[in-house]
Amino acid sequence: MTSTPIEETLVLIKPDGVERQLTGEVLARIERKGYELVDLRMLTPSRELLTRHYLEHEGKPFFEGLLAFMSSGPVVAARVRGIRVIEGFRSLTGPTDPTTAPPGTIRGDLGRAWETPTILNIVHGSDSPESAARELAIWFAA
Ligand code: IDP
Repeated sequence: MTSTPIEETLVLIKPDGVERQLTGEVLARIERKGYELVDLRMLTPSRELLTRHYLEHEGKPFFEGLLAFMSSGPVVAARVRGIRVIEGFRSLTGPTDPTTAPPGTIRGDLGRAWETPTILNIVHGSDSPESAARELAIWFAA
């Protein structure tokens, strides 16, 4: 018999979400879905932290803008636990571009069209068990 797949994922409410006072809204959606908030912190991340977090995007044309945006103000980081929460939170979030993200998703309901080169889309969620473990260690280092 396989064990119940309880997972943990990293959720970030990005600077645009915090500035637009959507922190409560996003956390409420997570809780209403039945996921558990296990740890929370608010910080303005350093470039060094963000470079480790966005390792896979280093060298891409939007990388510098992404770092500048993500370090521009406070971010809320949450450790979220639940059954298949990694995939489940990505479903709650919707795809990267808020313009085409379906209604009902965080990005589809709350994300606005943006003018900057960086896509502003309110939240981040880990995309795999490996990413979740790596990212949680970065944002919730003891
Ligand atoms: P995801 O957040 O939907 O998983 P990723 O591809 O992991 O998307 O990209 C990380 C973040 O980088 C996105 O959420 C978005 O803010 C930004 N981003 C991704 N692709 C682009 C792009 O082509 N132009 C500008 N910003 C981008």
